This record gives sequence, C-alpha cells and structure tokens, in this order.
Amino acid sequence: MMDLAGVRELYELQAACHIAARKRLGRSLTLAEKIFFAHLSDPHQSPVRGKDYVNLRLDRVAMQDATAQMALLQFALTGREQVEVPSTVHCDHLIQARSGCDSDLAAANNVNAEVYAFLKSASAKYGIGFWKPGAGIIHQVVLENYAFPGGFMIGTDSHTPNAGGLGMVAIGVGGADAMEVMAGLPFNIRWPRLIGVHLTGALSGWASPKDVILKVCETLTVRGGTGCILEYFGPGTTSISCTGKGTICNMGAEVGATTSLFPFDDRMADYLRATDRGDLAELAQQHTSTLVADPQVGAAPQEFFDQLIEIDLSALEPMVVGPHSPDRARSMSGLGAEAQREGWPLELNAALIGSCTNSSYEDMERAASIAQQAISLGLRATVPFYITPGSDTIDCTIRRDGQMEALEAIGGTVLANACGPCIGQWRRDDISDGEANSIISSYNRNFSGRNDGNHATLSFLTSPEVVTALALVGRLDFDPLRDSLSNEAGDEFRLAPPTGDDLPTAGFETSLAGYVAPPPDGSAAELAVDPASERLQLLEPFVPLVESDLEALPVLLKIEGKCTTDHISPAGPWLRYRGHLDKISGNAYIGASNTFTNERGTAISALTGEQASLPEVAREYRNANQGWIVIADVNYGEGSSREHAAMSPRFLGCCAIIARSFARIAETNLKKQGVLPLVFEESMDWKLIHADDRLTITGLTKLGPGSRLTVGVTHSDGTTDEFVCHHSLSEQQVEWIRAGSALNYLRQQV
Ligand code: MIC
Ligand code: SF4
Repeated sequence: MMDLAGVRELYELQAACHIAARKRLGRSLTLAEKIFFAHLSDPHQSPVRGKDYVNLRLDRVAMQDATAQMALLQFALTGREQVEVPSTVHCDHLIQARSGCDSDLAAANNVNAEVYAFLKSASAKYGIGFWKPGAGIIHQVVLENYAFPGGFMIGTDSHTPNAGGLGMVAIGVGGADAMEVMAGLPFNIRWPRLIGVHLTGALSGWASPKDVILKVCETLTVRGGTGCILEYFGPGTTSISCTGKGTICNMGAEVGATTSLFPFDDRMADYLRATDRGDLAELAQQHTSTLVADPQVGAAPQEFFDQLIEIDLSALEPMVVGPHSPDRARSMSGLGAEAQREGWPLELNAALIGSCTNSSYEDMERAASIAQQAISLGLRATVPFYITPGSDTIDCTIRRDGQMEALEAIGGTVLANACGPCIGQWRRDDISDGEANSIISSYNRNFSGRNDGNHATLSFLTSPEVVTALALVGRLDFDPLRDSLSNEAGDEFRLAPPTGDDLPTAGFETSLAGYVAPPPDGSAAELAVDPASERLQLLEPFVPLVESDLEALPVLLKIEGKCTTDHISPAGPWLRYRGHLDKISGNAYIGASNTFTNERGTAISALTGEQASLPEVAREYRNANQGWIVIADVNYGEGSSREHAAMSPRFLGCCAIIARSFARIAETNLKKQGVLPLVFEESMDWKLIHADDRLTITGLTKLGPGSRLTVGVTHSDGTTDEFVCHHSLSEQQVEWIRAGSALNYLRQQV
C-alpha cells in the first residue's frame, strides 16, 4: 500500500530543499524544520515562527468515521470527482463497548449500517481507502500501514500526531482542512514554534513511554504547547521503541501541541521491517541524515528551540494524571494521599487498557507480564478490566503470542478494536448518573463526562502496566513499586517490574481483512444518503454572517474555566448524529457551565427572559434570525478536532466567540466555518460582560491581518463599556469569514 517510488522521490527532493533552506537561514535545521521546508508549496520562503502562515503540499490524509462524515459531506460540495492526495477512512469511533468484541461489533454494524454504507460509498466514489469497523483505531492502522519517516500528513482527529513516533509530521485538523487538501488545495497553517524535549538516560523498571508524556503534560500544562511542535532529541530517544515514541507523540495533543516528532533511528527501521515494510526501512536508512536534525542542533539546542525541556529517563517514575485534566499530574506514589485529601473514591470501579495511545505490542507484553505474575500467585482482577487492542493486526498477534490469554485469564474482557469507552461509547450498567466513582485507564484524555457521560466519574490516566496492577487490587492508592499485595492464602508479595519485547519475534500477524481498496474508477458510485435519514444530512452552504458591523448581539453563554470540545459538542450518544448537522446541534454547549445561570447546559433567552437548555435558546435565536456571541475563558476548544464544535454553533447563528485564548484546532475550525474567533486584548475585560448585555462589534469592514476590533457592551441598565479584541486571521482566512466559510470561498474559486 506504500508508494515507495513516491517516498524515494520525496527523500531526494528533501536533501536539496534542506541545502537551500540552510543557506537562506544561515544556520542548521531541526528535524521539524526539515520536514516543513521539504513540503512548502513555495520552496523559497523563510517563514517566521509563530507568525507567518504557509501553504504546504502533503503526502496523506486520514479520517475517522465520526469526523469523516462531515469532511466527506463538505468534499461532496466541492464538485471534485476524486481526491488528489492519498486518503483513508477508518471506522473506529462508532462502535459501542458493551459485552465484548464480537457482539459489540455485530451490534455496531447493525446500528451504524447507514453511516458505514455512506462512508464506503463516498470512499469508493472519491478514490479513498476504506477500513471497515473492527479493523482498528485510525492512529494504530496509520502507524502500521501508512506513516513513514520524513512524511507529512493531516488527520481529522487530534491524536493524528501518533505518527510522529515513526518520524512523520502528522497534524490533527478539522474536516474542512481535510476537505481542502483532498480537493487539491495546499494545507494552510501558521509556521509553528519549536519546543525541544531533550531526553537523556533510559527508561527502566515500571517507567514507560507514557510517563515521559505525562511528565511533559505536567511541565507544559494543557495549553503550553499551543502553536508549537514538540521535537524530541538527545541520546534517550533511541532507548524508546517506535511504538513508545508513538504513545509520546499521540498524547502531545493534550498540551495543545501542533504535533510531536522523533528523529529516525534503528527502532523505527525495526518497526518498519516488522510491519512488512523492509524496503522502506532500507530507503530511510539510506537517507538518515535528512530524517534527523542537523548535528549542530543537539550541540547547541538553545539556539534552535524557542523553549527547552530536559527529561532524564533514568529518573522517571510511573505517573498518573487526573481527574478531569491530563495535566493534573503526580507520581504514582503521591496519588493515595492526594485522593484521601480530596475525598476521591479510593475504590476503583473499572480499569481499562488499550486505545490509540497505548495498545502496541510492547504495551500488551508489559501488561501481560503483570497478568502472568498474577496468575502464578493465584490473583485476578478485582474490578471490571477491559482491553481494547488498537488494531486487528495487534489483536491477531497478541492472540497468537499468548498475551491476550494472560489478560483474559485474570478476568479481562476484550472489546472491539475501536475507541469504545475512550470516547463515551461505553454502556456502563454498574453506576447511575451523578454517582461519584473512580476509574483508571491507559487512555489519553480524561475530561469530565468523557468516558461514560457521567460528570461525577473521576478518570485517571497512567500506563497500561500500572492499570493492570491496579486492576488486581482495585484501589487508587496502590503503588505497585512500593506496596505489597496478598492472595487468598494471605501470602504477601510485591509485583516485579513489567517486562516485554517491543516487537514480536515471529513478526506481526498483519491483517488487511478490514481493508477495502477504492475501485480504479469510482465515478459510477452513488453517495448513499437517504433524505429521510436522521444520521446523515447533505449540507447547505452557510450564509455569510459577518458583512458589516455586528450590532446588539446577545451573549448566549459566558464560560469560566475549562471549555473543551467535550463540553461544546459531547460525544457518547451524540456520535450518532455526526453526519447530521441539524440533529447534532441539539447538543451545543450542553456540557458547558454558564456563569449566567450558574449551571451546566442552560441559558436565559434574551428574547423571552425564560431559562431553557443552551441548544434550545440558541435555536430560538436562529429561528428569530438573531445572531449571538459566546464569551469564553482560556484555551477554548481544547481537546478534540471535531469541527461539530464549530459547525453547530455556526449553524445555530453564532457570529463570534470572544475568549481569553483558543486551542489551535478549535480556532481554525471556527475560521473555516465563518465564525470570528476573537481574543480579549486585556484579559481582565472578560469580567465586563454580564447576562442581558448586548454586544456590538465594530471594525469589521477593515478586518485584516493584525487588525483590532472594538466591542461595545450595553448593559441592561443602559450603562456601557468598551473593550478591544485581536485575532489571528490571515488575509486568506478573512476571505473565508467574508464568504461565510472556507468551503464557500473554495466554491467561489471554481
Ligand atoms: C477524541 O479523542 O476526542 C476524538 C473522539 O478522537 C476526537 C475526534 C472526534 O471527536 O471525533 C479527536 O481527538 O479529535
Ligand atoms: Fe479513539 Fe480515544 Fe484515540 Fe480519540 S483518543 S482516536 S477516541 S481511542
């Protein structure tokens, strides 16, 4: 499936681009710079980090089912017949975890038949590779089949950077970005700033790649990586397996990083060979010098990076983060005391391993090594223990090699090769809504309500081996490094640190069973969309909102604190409507806390004065043709790439979001859909806005890069205030806003 000749061509071209870029900049290049320069549409540019927008030509696009629907519905409006960049669709998010893989998969095929049929028909029509439900989670399948060192891809999922573990620049985007790139347009992004993460020493004992990224989360916090690439370097990098690097890059999304990246090394070559890509491994090895940073970077990193982080791998201990935020970190040894202090339930209700972050062969080996110890000591999991293999390939391989047997022997339930509980696709019958309970997983995200829709669930994240150890004891305050456990006979013992190979000695059981290649000519394929469907709806182009000044707009809600995409457009049961804009807009902001009502999910209508659910009030405004605004705090839209978090507000009439700051993907998604993302020039001005205020935004006729907008506030008692906002719109993005969306703009161009 790899186009080896294409990769060879890229490698040859890369070397020449690097020579030219070094000359222009008068210095050596980091790895991220090398890959960016080699993909620039205009190879003569010298962009300024954190400032200039650039156009790039990409090697690949990947989409998962929950976001592919909107991406492909938008693509259908471009009038293009075929995608111009190799692309794939992966059915992974819509499978509900309930009783086990076979029955869950059968149920998903039944419940989602219509959506799968649409994705399959669109894939055939437009020339896209289609991975059926059960084939695996997008990032795992991409790593196994498509990612390659030095390449550049985007994916409609925030954890796309997983492919950085194989030395590829892989960026998570909204569906509109994917639509444009598939339509043959360049990918537009701000030239990122660079954070260098210097790794020394080597992991040992209980410490794992997960702890590296949890350390980074603790250091940078959930917004410390915004607009930046995390480039790992130093002698420690080679001590981490390729898939371990994938784990670290995957979760870089949690600090808001644009992507994360490791230099090419033998561990990556080994992984390529184990996944039947020996020829690619060889090719990459012939071009190693273009696939790693120039040597000067390691020698004087402070001259190349905007920020540096030092991590001594030898000193790392297992860490755990949570609840509710992936940067609430501490080492495992500190969790028990903190949980006691905070009054968090110490008993665990579930332990879950796998997901796109942590379901490599090595992860499963190490988890199984703990399970093996348990078996020999006569122990089993004392709480429900779930295993999500990341792909059919992993699933078949660990069944062959015995890890699965060990995990099942201690009571594990194997779920489908899909996202499942990680994205709220978890039919839990053991607790009722609002009941406080603690769960621990090896996933990457733990926002409130994410796993089971229950905001009282406290979700903690750590490595799969630590999750497995905790499953045996069923308590949050068990530290496997220091505490002993006992069996029925009362014998006390301590678990030995996990062990395991990173790659199967007998090779992977490569499974392409779930892959459907597009037909050579798909023009005859019909898009399968039933007009009466409640799951799919063809899109209508949006009407432009921002033509002149925006006058006297009500504020739908004002958010204090966290507002992730899981608050704006929750997943779980709502995943069902990801292809139906009207229906999914019924979830707009239901997870967000509104300071005007002091509760989650409600607002007071400026038209009737009545309190109702946020989507109801928004729809009332829409029906009255009344535009509205949202006031938000820092890092608005943190988390997922789901563009529904921009499209639903847009569909319901949102003209602008004024925030203290934005997460990168969310900000771009708003621009793409024609909503103004504005930032308070003075952060404290956030305080000026009260319920019943009306806001007037002036300066829109002069909207341009770097322009300022003035917002006039009229309070209900007639008094007024004023504040200033800035934005990060480029010239081209202003055109999107004026056209009503990036898609409208593209349609105007043909
Ligand atoms: C997630 O992890 O939040 C998701 C579900 O994979 C999302 C995509 C989505 O909402 O469909 C992401 O990370 O982008
Ligand atoms: Fe799926 Fe979870 Fe990975 Fe998102 S983070 S792709 S929901 S497994």
